Amino acid sequence: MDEKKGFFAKLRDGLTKTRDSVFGGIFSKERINDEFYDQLEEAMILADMGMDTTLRLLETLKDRVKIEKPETREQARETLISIIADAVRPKTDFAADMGNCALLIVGVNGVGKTTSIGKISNEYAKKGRKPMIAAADTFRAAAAEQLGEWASRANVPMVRHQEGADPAAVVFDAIASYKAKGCDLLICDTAGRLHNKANLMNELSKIRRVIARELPDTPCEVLLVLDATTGQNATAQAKAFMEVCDLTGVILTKLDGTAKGGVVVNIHDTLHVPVRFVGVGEGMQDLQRFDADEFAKALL
Ligand SMILES: Nc1nc2c(ncn2[C@@H]2O[C@H](COP(=O)(O)OP(=O)(O)OP(=O)(O)O)[C@@H](O)[C@H]2O)c(=O)[nH]1
Ligand SMILES: [Mg+2]
Repeated sequence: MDEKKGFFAKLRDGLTKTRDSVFGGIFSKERINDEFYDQLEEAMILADMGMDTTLRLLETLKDRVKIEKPETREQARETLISIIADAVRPKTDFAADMGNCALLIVGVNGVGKTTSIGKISNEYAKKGRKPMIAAADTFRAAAAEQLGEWASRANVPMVRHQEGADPAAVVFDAIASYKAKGCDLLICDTAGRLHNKANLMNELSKIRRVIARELPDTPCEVLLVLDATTGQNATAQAKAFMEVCDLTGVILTKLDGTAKGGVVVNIHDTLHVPVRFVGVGEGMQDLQRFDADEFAKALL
């Protein structure tokens, strides 16, 4: 099986719950009427696309149905797939794909930051890039050990300090090592606490300053990791983080365990930050670059 096909199959599998239990049976061979739109509206809200987003997309669908005149609900599915794909398509390139780049990975406890870093390092290392990991979650006891395991599995160097050390100092040292080793992708883990907003803001902006000073010509992507199983709550978390730092993108994990896969659409529509990766399992290969067309197809 070629890799591309394998990826789509995994994404499809991951979205099975959303597709079957929420959208199952809606796209039949029956004709399109108000009942169809009502069912669709209910399903889209159940999938956590959010009320406003759902209504907006349905208006677009109704307009296109008038023009394109699909006969069956099954045919209208194709139209909705293209509408959703357009809604979630990133409008900018991902800096890590364009050359040297720093990634700052943020998010609340347990959403999958460390796991995602392991998977991203592995993917980019396989592509011939040279990642360097900074274990800047110095707050949780086992954080650096956990990250170290992923780093050694991906065969990527990592810089760590003692528990309780200054996270910005870890990043500073990691950048020195990054330069010395000729690396081209700096990936920084961060602690997952949000209970003290001022603290978090200080910590993240200090890290940002270190990166800006030490790597002035390197773009920095700030990626927020969100757990898809929390649905609409993920959108709320994203709003809170946007107040604390300039997010440039989202990693949506645990799409495999949820019927709320539609939250991707809600995040794009309300926050205007692109989803860059989706997590569809716990394994090394289970993080995918987000592809709008494949996502929309797998969702419906
Ligand atoms: N099913 C599934 N599980 C995932 C995915 N991503 C992460 N996990 C699991 O989620 C749990 C938490 O992941 P971590 O990477 O430790 O999360 P974290 O954000 O670093 O957590 P803290 O460091 O405590 O803030 C682990 O058990 C992971 O295996 C995913 O895409 N799918
Ligand atoms: Mg972690």
